[in-house]
Amino acid sequence: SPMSVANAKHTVLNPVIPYTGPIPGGLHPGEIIIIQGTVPPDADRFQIDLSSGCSTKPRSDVALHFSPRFKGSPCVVCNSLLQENWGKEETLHQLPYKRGAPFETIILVHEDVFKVAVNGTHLLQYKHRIPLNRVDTFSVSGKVKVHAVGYIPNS
Ligand code: 9QG
Repeated sequence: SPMSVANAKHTVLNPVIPYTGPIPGGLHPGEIIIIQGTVPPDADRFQIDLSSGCSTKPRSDVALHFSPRFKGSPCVVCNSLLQENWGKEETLHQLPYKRGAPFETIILVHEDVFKVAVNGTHLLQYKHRIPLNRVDTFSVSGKVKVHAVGYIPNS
């Protein structure tokens, strides 16, 4: 069924980038995060991170690092950061984002994976490397403008 920021229980509007904030109530299967934004014309990359806390020193674990890259061969790199170490990258050599264009990204939380859709089409899934119950922080950074972030609860 169609989901939009209008369905969101919590919405963050026009956050200053880089943005880090709490995920209201944490993350549970069935929940959805919607990110609406625009890619600047000069973008090289940006990233959406779902993390365990917001510490910068030491750096918090990142359960999902989702990084669209526009330079060289376009791709989306996903990874996790554990105890300040990046794991094995999962790279999709496909990029549904366009420089200068608006987008809507939806992260669907499942028990075993995150599923990411862009502009209404499924893009990738990423198997959890960090338990969902540790994920409580949302960040966006890099070359991107964000108009709205919406959190849609599961019930
Ligand atoms: O480059 O790749 C993901 O595997 C690294 C990047 C790093 C991540 C990582 O330098 O950059 O994308 O949070 C970070 O440190 C980001 C911005 C092998």
